[in-house]
Amino acid sequence: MSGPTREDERFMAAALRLARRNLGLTSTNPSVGCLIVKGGTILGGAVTAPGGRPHAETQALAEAGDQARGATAYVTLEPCSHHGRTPPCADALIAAGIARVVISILDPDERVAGRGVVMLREGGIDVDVGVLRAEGERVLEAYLMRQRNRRPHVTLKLAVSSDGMIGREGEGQVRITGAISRAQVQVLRAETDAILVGVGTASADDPELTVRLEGLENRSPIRIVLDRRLELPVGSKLVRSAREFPLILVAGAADVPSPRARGEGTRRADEGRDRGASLARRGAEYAGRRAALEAAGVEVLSTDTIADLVTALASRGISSLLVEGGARAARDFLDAGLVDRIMLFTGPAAIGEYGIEAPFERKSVPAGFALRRTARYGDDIFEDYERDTGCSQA
Ligand code: AOF
Ligand code: ZN
Repeated sequence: MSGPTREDERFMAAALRLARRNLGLTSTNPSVGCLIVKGGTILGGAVTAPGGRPHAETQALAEAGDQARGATAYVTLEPCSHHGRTPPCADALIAAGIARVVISILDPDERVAGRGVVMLREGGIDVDVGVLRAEGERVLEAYLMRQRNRRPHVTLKLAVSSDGMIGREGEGQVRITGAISRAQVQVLRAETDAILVGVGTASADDPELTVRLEGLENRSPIRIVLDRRLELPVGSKLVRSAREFPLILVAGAADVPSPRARGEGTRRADEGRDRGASLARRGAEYAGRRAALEAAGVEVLSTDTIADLVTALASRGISSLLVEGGARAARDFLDAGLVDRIMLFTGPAAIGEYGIEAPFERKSVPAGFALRRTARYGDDIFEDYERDTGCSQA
């Protein structure tokens, strides 16, 4: 075998396009694409099923049937070697008589980590690894981030007016961008595992944070609200839809008032008593709000730092997180150094008086981010920034 060819790249590109289809649908599993090809003809093609199983390879092999004997399989991620809820895909490829497997990315999952390739080779299959690696890394970026760094890949989305504002005081949702930009955000939501806003935005805007594109409604991500003191109204759209679309409120562990709190540490006894009584009342109110939220199907998660939060999200299998506002949540993630990508939409109109200032705008994108792409969506300017790792600069 003479190694990867142009044709290999062409089929891998097609497999990667297939993989993109189920992004956001397969968590905690990655969305993998697989094509079975013989003599330049595609005999089978599949992507990891919603929910993560079956894996791509077994479906593609089933489609190809007996024809798979002697064929080449293009897989965007190393085929698995472990007995999970399904038998190893490496075994399935061997049993089907596949002659050659072309892989884009090795699987960092410790149950696989190169063993898939070893199994294939021991089964007499030619294996090429690293075809379209850069594109593969991109399609699998969220999964790879969780596996390698134990946290989700974080995208910060920001819609800013021409005068650098994200909204107007006391006014709820203000239209900043046009229809095309808003549709792009819907697609973004559909491809992501979880979406996060601060309680200020959640209370002011009363958003639903679901996907409203026809045919993609079932792709709504898990919704997360940073809500240290559990102030999100039980009557909000977010809470009312919690049974249909999961909702997690992130309470601050250190902010939980205890119903049995005492006014210790105060100088005078009566002062201590008053403070104790008020703390106890706040504690009881908090406990009541929490009980009401939980009764509505909301999950309360207590963590004190953004770093702890992202670790907790990764451990429950969330690989991609979209931070949608407001300014405070954006700053918290930036300050924690936990933003990998910034998608900045700039609208043509000004907000003017009572504007809520954006954490940054086009002219002041935080240091450490490089512009990868720009586009015009109607009258809006879209800019796509990525954390500058330095390695992609020629
Ligand atoms: C593949 N093909 O399409 C995908 C793979 O929980 P399980 O048993 O489904 O295993 C999950 C692991 O399988 C996941 O962490 C990753 O290593 C691999 N995903 N492998 O051969 C696929 N989605
Ligand atoms: Zn598998």
